[in-house]
Amino acid sequence: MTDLATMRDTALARIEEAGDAAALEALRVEFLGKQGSISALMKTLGKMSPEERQSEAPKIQALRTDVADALAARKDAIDGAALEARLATETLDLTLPAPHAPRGSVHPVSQVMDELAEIFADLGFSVATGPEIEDDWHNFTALNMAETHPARAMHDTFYFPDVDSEGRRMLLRTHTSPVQIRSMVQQGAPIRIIAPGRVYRSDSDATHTPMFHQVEGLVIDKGIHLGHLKWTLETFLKAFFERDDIVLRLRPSYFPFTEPSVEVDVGWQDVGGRRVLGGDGDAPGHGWMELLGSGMVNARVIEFAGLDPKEWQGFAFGVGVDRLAMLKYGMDDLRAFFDGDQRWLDHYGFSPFDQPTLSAGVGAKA
Ligand code: 2NM
Repeated sequence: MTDLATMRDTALARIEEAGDAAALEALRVEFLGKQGSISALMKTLGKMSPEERQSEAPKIQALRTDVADALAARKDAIDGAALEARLATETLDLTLPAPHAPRGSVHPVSQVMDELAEIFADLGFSVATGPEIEDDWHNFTALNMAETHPARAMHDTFYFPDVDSEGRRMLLRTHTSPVQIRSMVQQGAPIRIIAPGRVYRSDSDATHTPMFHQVEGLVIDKGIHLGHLKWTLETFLKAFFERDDIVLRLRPSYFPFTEPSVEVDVGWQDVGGRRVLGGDGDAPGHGWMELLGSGMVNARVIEFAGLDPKEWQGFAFGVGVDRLAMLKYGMDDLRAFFDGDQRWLDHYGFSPFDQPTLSAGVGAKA
């Protein structure tokens, strides 16, 4: 009697004092395990007389139940305390400012190239690319600039010191026109492409960098004329500058690869001391700025590219991407484009999540 009551009190007291799950498990084994003290008591029932068993069994069972319940209750308490302790160390203060994480931005040159691709895709043009290391034939000869052509001197070309395995003189392309030549040779006609990319000229001052970005466009089809050229450039510039009042002025010019050649000026107006594109061009307070070169592709170029110029005609144009970016986003120093200054990039860069679309506007700002 007293023995069972003492066992019970001692067991419950020790369970209550168990400090962690391991200590509690040791107690469970000590009392209820195969060799446990309460298990041993249960075994004594078998040797008792039926009368004795009838009076002792409920007491032993009750002891076993009380100890089992106490073990379970204590286990809940220990697990709960452990969880509370973990939660206390893992609190997250959501009112703290976000930690500084380095974030990239889309360079204005990339942004403008994306805008150009979007605008011209809408007009049925695809984007063509080609090598920046070119050979003489694709960069000059096929563009009607023979070895002795004076226009070759106008492009201050970076030549490589060695010739390639076929004895060709290699160079850094001075324009993206060789991409157009390669496209015509490979795809034939009709063709509608823009070729954006890096070009190189040995030229360096406040307004010229030895590497800059150009986009050239080419349309070859049947019955193409200057009217198609003017409409295409007008449509492109209105979409790019997001203004309906863009006006163009075409002036006769000369490029070896186009005949006739036209220089394209765009009208601007004075708005509070700043020149803003759009307006009349000829009115007082308005003016013209030279923006791009273009023309009808020279029949000799079409022939060089392997097409019959009697069957196929087309127009081409070229414009500086850096220049377009400066005009649209109000940057005044070309050299800052290539300095990699983080503050400049933070200020002029675009969010990679803002994709140019014609419906939302091609120049979505960061
Ligand atoms: C310009 C101006 C005028 C031009 C010509 C060609 C080609 F390959 F089709 F002959 N591509 N780009 C071109 C024409 C480029 O840049 C100011």
